[in-house]
Amino acid sequence: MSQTFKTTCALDCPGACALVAHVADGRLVRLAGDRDHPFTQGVNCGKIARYAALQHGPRLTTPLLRDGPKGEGRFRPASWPEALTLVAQRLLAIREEQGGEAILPYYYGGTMGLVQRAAIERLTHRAGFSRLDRNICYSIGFAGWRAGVGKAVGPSPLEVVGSDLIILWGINAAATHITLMHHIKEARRQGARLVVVDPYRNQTARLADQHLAPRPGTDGALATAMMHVLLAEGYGDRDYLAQWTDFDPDMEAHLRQRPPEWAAPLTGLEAGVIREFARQFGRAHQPFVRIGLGMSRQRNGAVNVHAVSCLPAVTGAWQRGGGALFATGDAFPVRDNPVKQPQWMTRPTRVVDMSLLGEWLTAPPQGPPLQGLLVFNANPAASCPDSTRVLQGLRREDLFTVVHEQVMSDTARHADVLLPATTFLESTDLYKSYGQYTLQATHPVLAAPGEARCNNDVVNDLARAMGYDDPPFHWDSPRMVQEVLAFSGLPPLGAWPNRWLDFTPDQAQRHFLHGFPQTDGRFHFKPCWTDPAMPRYPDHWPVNSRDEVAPGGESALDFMTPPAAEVLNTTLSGVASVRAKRGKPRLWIHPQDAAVRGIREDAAVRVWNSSASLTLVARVTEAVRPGLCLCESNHPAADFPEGLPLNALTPACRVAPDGGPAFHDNRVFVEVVSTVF
Ligand SMILES: Nc1nc2c(c(=O)[nH]1)N[C@H]1C(S)=C(S)[C@@H](COP(=O)(O)OP(=O)(O)OC[C@H]3O[C@@H](n4cnc5c(=O)[nH]c(N)nc54)[C@H](O)[C@@H]3O)O[C@H]1N2
Ligand SMILES: Nc1nc2c(c(=O)[nH]1)N[C@H]1C(S)=C(S)[C@@H](COP(=O)(O)OP(=O)(O)OC[C@H]3O[C@@H](n4cnc5c(=O)[nH]c(N)nc54)[C@H](O)[C@@H]3O)O[C@H]1N2
Ligand code: SF4
Ligand SMILES: [Mo]
Repeated sequence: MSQTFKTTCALDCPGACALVAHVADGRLVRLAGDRDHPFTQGVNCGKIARYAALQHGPRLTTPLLRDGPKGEGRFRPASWPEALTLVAQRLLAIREEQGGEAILPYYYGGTMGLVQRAAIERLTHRAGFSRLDRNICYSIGFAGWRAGVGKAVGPSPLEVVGSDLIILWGINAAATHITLMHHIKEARRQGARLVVVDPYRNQTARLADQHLAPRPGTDGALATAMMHVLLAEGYGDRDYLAQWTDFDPDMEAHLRQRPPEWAAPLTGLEAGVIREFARQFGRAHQPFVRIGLGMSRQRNGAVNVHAVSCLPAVTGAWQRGGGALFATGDAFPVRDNPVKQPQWMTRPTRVVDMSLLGEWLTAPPQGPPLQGLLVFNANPAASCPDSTRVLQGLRREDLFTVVHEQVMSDTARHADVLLPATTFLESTDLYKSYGQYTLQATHPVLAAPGEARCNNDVVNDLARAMGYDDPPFHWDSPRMVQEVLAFSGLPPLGAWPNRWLDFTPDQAQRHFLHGFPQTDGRFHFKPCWTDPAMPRYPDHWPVNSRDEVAPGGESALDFMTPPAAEVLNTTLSGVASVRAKRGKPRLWIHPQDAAVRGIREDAAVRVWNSSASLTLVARVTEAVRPGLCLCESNHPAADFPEGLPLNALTPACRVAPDGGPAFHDNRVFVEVVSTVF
C-alpha cells in the first residue's frame, strides 16, 4: 500500500518545489508537485519525475578508501570510524605541517537545504581552513542586479498573472523553472504576451509569441538602445525618474548617443526590431521582466543584467504592478549562523575562487599549496571551468581528497576517501528559494540506504574526530533546524501553520513604491562598479571572447553550454534511463556554418579551442543563429570518447566585478571527423 509524505525538492533550481512523495514498501514510487503550495500548484518537472531512478539507482552505500591509482575509481570498503579516523589524522597532519589554509572545503548546490548545504563551514571556521569564494553561479548576475535595484527581491512570480507583457530574458524557464512557465500559461490565457530574449531558439523560445535572438553578450546594447527609444518617443516617466532614480542630464545625453542603429550591428538584430520591441515595452501597462542567470554568464554579464534591470525604472512600470525579477533570496529573514558558526573564525583565512579550482590545485596564486580537499554537494571535476586542469590537480599524488557523494561522480572517482551521502528524501532540512518566497521545512521520507549519512552528521563526526567538542558539533539536523529558527527569531516548527512560511514582501516592498534598497533609496542607472574598467552607464562593454579574436580565429564560432531539461547540472546525468534519453552530446550548429565545414546531421565533429578538443555529434539546425553553436548541459567525462567533461572546453576566468565564470561566452573551432558518428 502506498503512503504519501510532503517534502521539498532540494535541487539547485529557483522552483524549490513543494512535493508529494508516494512511497510503498520503503521505496519511492514517484514524486509530484504539491497542489496545496501557493507557488508549486501541483506542477513538477521531468527531472524530479525521474528521481526514483537516482534514489534507488547505483548509490554509494558505504565509506570507500582508494585502492588503485588516482582517478581510476578503484576502492575498498571501510567502516565509518576507520574512514573518519583516517581523514581526521590526515587533515591534522596537513594542518600541522602546512597550516589550516592548505585545506580547502569545496561545496555548492547539490542540496539547497540550509542545514546540509553549508555544514562544512562551521568546521572551516573552527579549524582555520581556506574559505571558498562561491561564485560559480550567482555572483555575476547578482552584481549586475545589486548595482541598480540593490537587493535580491522583486515582484512575486505569481504576478506574471495580471501582466500584459512577460519578457523572459536569458532564462530557459521551460527547462530551468517550470513552475514559472505554469503561471505564465495562466497569464497568457488571460491575454498576456510572451517574449523571449535568448541567442538560441530554446524550449522556452519555441513557446513564445516573439523570440528575439541577439548575439550572446549583447543584452547591454539591446537594453540601452531600448532606453534611447523609450525616452525619445515619450514613454519615459519623467516624474518617476526624478523622484525614485538617479537619472540625470548626463545619463540622458549618454542614451541619446545609443540609438537602435548603434545596437543593430552589435546585437545582430535589425534596428526596426529593436525599436518595435522598445515600443512594446513602453506601451505595456504592467510588464514583467524575468532576468535569468543565463545571460549573466558572459564577461560583460553584470553590465548586461544591470542594463536590462533599468527598463522598468525608465517607464515607471514598478508603480503599475510591473517590474523585473532576478532572484528572491534576500526576502527571507533567516540567519544560518548556528550552521556556519562564523564567529569561530579567529582570523580571516584566505579565500579561494571556486571557479579557478584548476589553477588553485596546480599553481596556487597565493599562499601554501592545497594539500587537502573536502568536497560536499558538488562535482567540480565536471561542473567547474577548465576541467583538464581541475583533473590534473585531482590526480596529484600529494593531494588528499575527501568526497561526500551520493553517486560515483567524476569528482568522486578521484577521492582518496569517498563517503556515502543521503538524498534530500532521507534528511531533515530548511529550504529558502531563489525564485519564490516560501521557507519550507522537511523531515526524512525514506530510510538511507546502507550507511549513507547526511552532511550535518558527517561534519559533526569529522570535527569530533579532529578533537573539537563544541556543542554545535553535537547538534543533529532537527536540532540544527530548531537553532536556526530560534536564532532568526522565527517560530519553532510546532507553531507553523503549515509546512512552509510565506515571506512574500508586500506590494509596496516588492515594487519599491517607497524607494529602492540603496543607501539613497533610488534606483541607480549609474552603477558605481567597484571595478573602474567597467562602463559608467548602461552600455555595451566589449570585453567578451569574441571581442579579442586572435589572428586566424575568424573562423571560430561563439559557443554556449546552457543547461539541458533532463538533468540538473551533472545531477542525474549518470542515471541509465536519463543517459539513454539524452543520447550523445550534440553540437547545435547553423546550416550555413555546417555547410562550409562539410558537416551533416549526425556527423561526428571535433570541437576545440586552446583549452581542449572533444568529439560531439552534429545537430544541424536553424535554432541557432549563424556564427553561434552550442551544447546543452555540462556533460560528464563518460559522455565523450576523450574521457574529459564538456567543461574542458570552458576556459577559466574571473568575471568583473565580483568573479564567476563566463560559461556561455566561449569560442570554438569545429571540423567534421566522419560523416556518421
Ligand atoms: N533542467 C535544468 N534546470 C536547471 C538547471 C539544469 O542544469 N537543468 N540548472 C539550475 C541552475 S544551477 C541554475 S543557476 C539555473 C540556470 O537557469 P537559467 O537562469 O535559465 O540560466 P541558463 O540555463 O544558464 O541560461 C538560460 C538561457 O540564457 C541564454 N543565454 C546565454 N547567454 C546569453 C546572453 O548573453 N544573453 C541572453 N539574453 N541569453 C543568454 C542561454 O541560451 C539559455 O537559453 O537553472 C537551474 N535549473
Ligand atoms: N558548461 C556549464 N557548466 C556549468 C554550468 C553551465 O551552465 N554550463 N552551470 C554552472 C552552475 S549554474 C552551477 S550552480 C554549477 C553546479 O555545479 P555543482 O554544484 O558541482 O552541481 P552538480 O554538478 O549537479 O553536482 C552536485 C553534486 O552534489 C551531490 N549531492 C546532492 N545532494 C547532496 C547531499 O546532500 N550531500 C552531498 N554530500 N552531496 C550531494 C550530487 O550527487 C552531485 O554530484 O555548475 C556550473 N557549471
Ligand atoms: S522544477 Fe526545480 S525545484 Fe521543481 S522539482 Fe524540478 S528541479 Fe526541483
Ligand atoms: Mo547555478
